[in-house]
Amino acid sequence: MKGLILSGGKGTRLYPLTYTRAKQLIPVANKPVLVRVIESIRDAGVTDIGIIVGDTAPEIKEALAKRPELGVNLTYIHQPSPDGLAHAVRIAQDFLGDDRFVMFLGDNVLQGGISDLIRQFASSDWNSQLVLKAVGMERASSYGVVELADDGRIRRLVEKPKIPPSNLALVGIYMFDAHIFEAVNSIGRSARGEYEITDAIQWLIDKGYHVFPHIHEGWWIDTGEPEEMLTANDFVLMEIEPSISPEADIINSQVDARVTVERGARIIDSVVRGPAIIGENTVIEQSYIGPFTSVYYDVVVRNCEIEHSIILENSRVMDLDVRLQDSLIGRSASVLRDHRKPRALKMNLGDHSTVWIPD
Ligand code: TTP
Repeated sequence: MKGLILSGGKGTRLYPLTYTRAKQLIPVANKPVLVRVIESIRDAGVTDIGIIVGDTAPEIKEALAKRPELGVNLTYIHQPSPDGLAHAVRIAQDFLGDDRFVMFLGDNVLQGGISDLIRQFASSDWNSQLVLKAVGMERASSYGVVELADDGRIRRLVEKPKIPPSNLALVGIYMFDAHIFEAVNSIGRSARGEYEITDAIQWLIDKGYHVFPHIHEGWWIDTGEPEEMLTANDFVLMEIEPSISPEADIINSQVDARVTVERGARIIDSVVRGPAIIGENTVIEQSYIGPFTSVYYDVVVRNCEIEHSIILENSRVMDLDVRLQDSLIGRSASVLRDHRKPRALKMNLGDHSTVWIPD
């Protein structure tokens, strides 16, 4: 088996965070989503992994080059423009050859890994297997949805149907054998101008190939939007084994048992309630950090209360008189208090930013 991770794309729904950064590198519980994806493929025993990259290739390569401990062989495959998931498979043909493979969207986070799934597919003679998740019927219209046949196979796939034929949505994990190349080389562009993987899979079904479902019971998050990043962060924080680095300083503070504190972090005169994670060399001073908060590395938080938020690296959050919550703060951002008159909001916001002012 080989692995194929899709890390191209534009990430427009996560603007402004992804204007300048690959969305797959945004951390959930202080680890980039892409690294979590690689770990789950590796933990299933697949170490030969192709990564589809687009404009953000240099940043992705640099981030992964710093993680030799992942212990995988990575092959980068450049996609000149994000022409769709089936296009990504097509350009990966030389890398994948005749091997069966698992394709994983680089911005998806899934509970419990994919080892069972890979074992089942690797030992079957199925041509493809798709991971599905039962969602509420009202949400099914926002996903690719499948219709199952009486023998348990997948009969039909519909992209964002007005009237969904079932509540089984496509999660971003697919398994294929080499017949998928016949499909991706046969289909044309869809109405939105992309080569759709759903069209390629429907092509397989129509030609009589065997496509089976795997219904995922745990949680699954597509981190395409800010609220979903926070939800993924909640779930992962609940699952990680908390630990306090011996190289962290905790001075005159209460840090509860569900908190991870990374190397070089300093927590001074503060309260941290977990699940939460405080990143490398971050300073938390005279502050309260509440549950479901991830503070990445080299951040300074002083004289503030923060809860249920993600703060990215090199940012400063200081002297706020209201609690910061449900927030996603980008890199090197500053959220500060200004004592000078006039008393007014002063902002220097990037495009597509949102600020909520309390009543
Ligand atoms: P999407 O979330 O469908 O697309 P996107 O990343 O362009 O995001 P947005 O809709 O916010 O603009 O992509 C799912 C994953 O697949 C994501 O990790 C990017 C990747 N991808 C590719 O690698 N190549 C492609 O051609 C497309 C469409 C997506």
